[in-house]
Amino acid sequence: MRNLKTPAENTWCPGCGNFGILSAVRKAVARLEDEGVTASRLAISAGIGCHAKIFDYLALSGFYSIHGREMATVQGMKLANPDLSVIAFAGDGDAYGEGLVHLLFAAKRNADITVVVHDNGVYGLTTGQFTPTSPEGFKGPSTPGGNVERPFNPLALMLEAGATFVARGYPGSLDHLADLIVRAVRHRGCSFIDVLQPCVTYNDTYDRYNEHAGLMDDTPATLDEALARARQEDPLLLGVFRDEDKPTFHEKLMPDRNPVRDRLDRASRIRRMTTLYNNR
Ligand SMILES: Cc1ncc(C[n+]2csc(CCOP(=O)(O)OP(=O)(O)O)c2C)c(N)n1
Ligand code: SF4
Ligand SMILES: [Mg+2]
Repeated sequence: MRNLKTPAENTWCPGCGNFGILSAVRKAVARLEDEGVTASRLAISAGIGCHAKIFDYLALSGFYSIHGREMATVQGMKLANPDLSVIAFAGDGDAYGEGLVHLLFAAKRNADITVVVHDNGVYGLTTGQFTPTSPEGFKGPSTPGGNVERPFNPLALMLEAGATFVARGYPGSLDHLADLIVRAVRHRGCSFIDVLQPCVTYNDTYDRYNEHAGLMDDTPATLDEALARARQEDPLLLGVFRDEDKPTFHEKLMPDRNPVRDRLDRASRIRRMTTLYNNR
């Protein structure tokens, strides 16, 4: 088993919750490899932000996307080669701000992707502006008088949008988070994990989560129950809120087709295009 380490220098602030997410991903990939999902069958992408540096610290294939577009990027990877398992690492500003529509539509069509959101309630890389999940009253460079907006509840949004695997994790419960990632990657369909990620520099939430987060020991039986538990604030529940089996986007769109495997050689492509052109 490879440890997935890379030579890249780690520049996260000491104590950042991203370290726990990185460890959980490494543990999860090792377990998936034991199950036959080898690293060569995994592809990743990331947005732009502190979270995205995880791309540099994991020896896995893929490419950086742009801010908020990693959900679209991994959907493209999956459609091009349905044999891959794909993971998008996203920030909360990234996924719930600029990339929100990509996220919701991935859930709507049940795209067979995994999205891991490093939800630190702040634009970390750009030094602490408020995001769609910052609490009311949050003070930062763009909200010096305190945020006056109500935050999104990402789990409720994704449950309503149709994601078939919806979970919340916390790096302080490392093995639990690794387990959620394994289950999300195994799941056929749109898997979404909102990870409560403390940002020690701009939004240090360790005390709050250590005090108020609690593990669920079951999965809600209905969507209404899942929504009710997702909205609960104390305890803030960790675990799987939804896990349902539904046909996925690529299976419905192009059953049995794998564009990478079935790719025509250049001469055949030119012949086909010439025929199309001549018969227009
Ligand atoms: C299209 C675009 N808009 C804005 C930016 C500037 N930008 C870079 S990182 C970032 C904040 C990222 O915040 P978040 O997604 O929450 O990630 P974090 O740094 O907190 O992990 C922003 C606004 C950008 N790079 N590209
Ligand atoms: S600014 Fe926050 S999110 Fe970014 S590395 Fe530092 S602690 Fe982590
Ligand atoms: Mg953020």
